[in-house]
Amino acid sequence: MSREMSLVREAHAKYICRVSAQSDSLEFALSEHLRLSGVYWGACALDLLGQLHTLDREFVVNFVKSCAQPNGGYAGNVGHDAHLLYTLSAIQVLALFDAMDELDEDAVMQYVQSLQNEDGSFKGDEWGEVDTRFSYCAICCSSLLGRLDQINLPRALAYIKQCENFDGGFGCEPGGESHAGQVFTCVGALAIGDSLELCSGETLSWWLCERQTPGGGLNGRPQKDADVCYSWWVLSSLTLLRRASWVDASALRAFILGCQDVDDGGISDKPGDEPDVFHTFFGIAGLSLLGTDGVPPIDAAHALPVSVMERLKRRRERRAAAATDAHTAGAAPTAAGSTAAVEGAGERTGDGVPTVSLKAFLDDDGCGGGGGGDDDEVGVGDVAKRRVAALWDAACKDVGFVKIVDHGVPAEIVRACWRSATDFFDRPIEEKRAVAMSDDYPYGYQGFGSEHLAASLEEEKNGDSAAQTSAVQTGDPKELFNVCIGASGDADAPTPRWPRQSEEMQAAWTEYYRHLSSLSSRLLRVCALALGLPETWFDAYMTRHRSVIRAINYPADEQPSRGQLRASTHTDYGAFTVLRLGGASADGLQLMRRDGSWIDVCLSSGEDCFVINLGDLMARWTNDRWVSTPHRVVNLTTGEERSSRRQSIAFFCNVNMDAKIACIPTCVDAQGGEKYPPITAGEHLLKKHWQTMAGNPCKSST
Ligand code: 3PZ
Ligand code: ZN
Repeated sequence: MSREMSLVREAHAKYICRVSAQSDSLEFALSEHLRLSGVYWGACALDLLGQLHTLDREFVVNFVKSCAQPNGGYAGNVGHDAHLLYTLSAIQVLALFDAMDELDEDAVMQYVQSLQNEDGSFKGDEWGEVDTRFSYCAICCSSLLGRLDQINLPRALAYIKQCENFDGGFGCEPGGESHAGQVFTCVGALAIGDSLELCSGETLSWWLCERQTPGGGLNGRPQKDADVCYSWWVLSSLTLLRRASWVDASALRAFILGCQDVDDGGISDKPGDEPDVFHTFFGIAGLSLLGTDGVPPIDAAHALPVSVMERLKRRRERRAAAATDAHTAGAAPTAAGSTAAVEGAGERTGDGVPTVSLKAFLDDDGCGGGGGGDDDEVGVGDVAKRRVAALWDAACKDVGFVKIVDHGVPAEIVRACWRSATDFFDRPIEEKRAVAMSDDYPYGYQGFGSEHLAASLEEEKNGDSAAQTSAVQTGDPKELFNVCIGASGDADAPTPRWPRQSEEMQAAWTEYYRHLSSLSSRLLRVCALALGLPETWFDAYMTRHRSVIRAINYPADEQPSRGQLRASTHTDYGAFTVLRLGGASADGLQLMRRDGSWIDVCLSSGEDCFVINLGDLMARWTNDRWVSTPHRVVNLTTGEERSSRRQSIAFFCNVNMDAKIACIPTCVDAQGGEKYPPITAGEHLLKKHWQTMAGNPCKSST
């Protein structure tokens, strides 16, 4: 492979830092009027290269603040006038640096609102030029602040619709010629407004893919030369229209890489030209959309890294939760939402658990994606799947926890299982004991404190800190019911033991088990792509799986002490756990970060999501590329009030017991090292089980 055919990451990072520092250069002088946008292009490119920290955060944030104007907008540079273009850049830069608190959101929104015309269009500034670019800026600003409701969005979208042309493209005003830059602003705005159906996706996608020239690059309109920045304008639009596969991805990649200055860094508009920060950013952003060269995914509508968008979303969720603080104890399995922290139980941190949509993996046989080498066309689903996989890999390396939405499990199925679990725990204790776990049946009912008594006593003797000791003295205050049903059609599956007269429960739990088994297979396909394996790599490991449903009941506590553990610190054993939290039980689950501090897992109120955490088996299988994170459940109720009853339902995904768990080929480290010898999944589980029984307080059984 020639040198030009790979992304020279270090050179580009150095180039951007050099240009930002050289305030006496020609380049710097030329971009004086749009300095704030220049900062955004440079910072966003550096973030995609994993090098944002090389910029001086304080200096940049102060510069942004110095561009703020009394009318609420931002100017392109100090002493200039506010404009929507730079107001968007300001928000984007602050988002990149996690400095959104520096923004006067009300003032910005007032400024944005003030520029909307009667017909829905937007002026760029108080002087009044109208352009669909400004509609995009206004809509994108409002979206990043979570305040789309504060502009007249329907009118704004209707105006954009008026700028549509017969070729499917868009112009800057009604009747204006189609141009790829304009198309992006219109498609981006429609996407943010969740109204893509307003454009003719098919016709427009034809127009867009015809922008590809014989040299592989993309142009802005017919008869024009290819230019690196159109890699972004065209491909982001096609990505939003779900037709990214209509361009020849490897030819486009080669064009972008051919515009690099491999010696001094930077990317130019076309091969041989002088690089600039603008084309350096849009070139790297284009590679991000292609999913190549290790560039992390970018949000095609907001032009910010997906990781930054996730952080913004968590920030909004935290604020919404703080505002409503919806404590709906013991109710529906979807509602939850407190961010309260336990005093003395660790530093207060936000929820660092990413949310991932599985939409791209629904209704799929797994044949569409995954296998692709460089020459492969990037399939429609492929790009979306690779994004999910990239997010997944990052989350599994970093936190070991992920929230999933668009998971494909119908809400009625969850509700029915949830209700019958509550009914089960409400039965008399004799009926529950009749299905108790025993030596010959490793599932069934487990009563209060049965798991960690030995460990608790040990800790009491050692005289730990007051909070810890009181927490463990009583053992885990919870009861459990476990069932293993096995894969459909597996004749060797264990026969579940049910309580008497529980036909409804059996039906509901079996349905839930089936749905969670398919969900687990879907998740293993995400895992496969995330690990660089063929998408169906794990399928063979699930043919006779021994996954377990466990319902957990934390009864109401008469005299709860704040910080008391409802479930002591442990890691899960198996491949991963799919957890359904409900009532107010989400605001007690905490995960331990690498530095030993605790993070509250937060669910936004009413969101239909599952929380996934990896187990020890997956950590071992991946040679510790992925982490199995210690977690616990604490009581958050204060003072003398009665703490409410809480329930959750875990699905422990356990692969075939005879599956050989040897280091996954793509996880062997650089020196060819494998940390663990092969073991069967069954042996692994058994080993973990005995460790628990021997009183290791950090492990719980599945
Ligand atoms: C460039 N601007 O009007 S500009 C821009 N262009 O301020 C910034 N592709 O001459 C840089 N061409 C380089 N650093 C170019 C931003 C333009 C786009 C020009 C361009 C890009 C081919 C000729 C408009 C967002 C914001 C602004 C634009 C597009 C998108 C120029 C010419 C124009 C401009 C700046 C420098 C070097 C950089
Ligand atoms: Zn260009």
